[in-house]
Amino acid sequence: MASATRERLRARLGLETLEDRLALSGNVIVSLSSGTLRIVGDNLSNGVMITQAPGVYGYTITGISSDPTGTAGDTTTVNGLPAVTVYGVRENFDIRLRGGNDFLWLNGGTPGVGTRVVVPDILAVDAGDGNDRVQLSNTVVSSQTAINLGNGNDMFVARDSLFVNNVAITGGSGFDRIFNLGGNTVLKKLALNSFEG
Ligand SMILES: [Ca+2]
Ligand SMILES: [Ca+2]
Repeated sequence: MASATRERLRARLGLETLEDRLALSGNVIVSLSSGTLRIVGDNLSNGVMITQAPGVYGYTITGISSDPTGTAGDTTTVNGLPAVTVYGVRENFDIRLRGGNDFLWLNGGTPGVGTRVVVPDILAVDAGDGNDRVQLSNTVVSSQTAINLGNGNDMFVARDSLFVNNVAITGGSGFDRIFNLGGNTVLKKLALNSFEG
């Protein structure tokens, strides 16, 4: 699809922005299974931020607005709470956000100031249906990265992040975009799949 056509299509779909603001933000279920951190969303628009916590393999999962600009009214809950900290995550991150316009942010802040988020093994994200945004800031993925953005007009954003192994990003149907905001390193292969809509 030509980009001008895409812009017209997006203009016609402008109502979605209003729906984003009105959408409830739901709840995600966080659990630890054999050292793997599992996060499972619902079919509402979930906002989830992961930060490195003090302690051994500790991570804090905070419910945030699903709208990256913060203008959506509700924030998502995590196991019914504002935030949950999990310790002993020695393996993978396995994150499934299901339907809704979801926002996942692995947030290590600014290098040298914030605390870098280190994924101990594989990072696997299935953003599902809806217009999702997956963002990595100052994050290290120690093994493979597999991001499946699912259907919808999705966005993958990375800044100051290190990918030690292969990275595969799959767009699915819809208008998908990748933003490289600088400071990113992929040590092995980067594969982009299904970005033609
Ligand atoms: Ca969701
Ligand atoms: Ca999607």
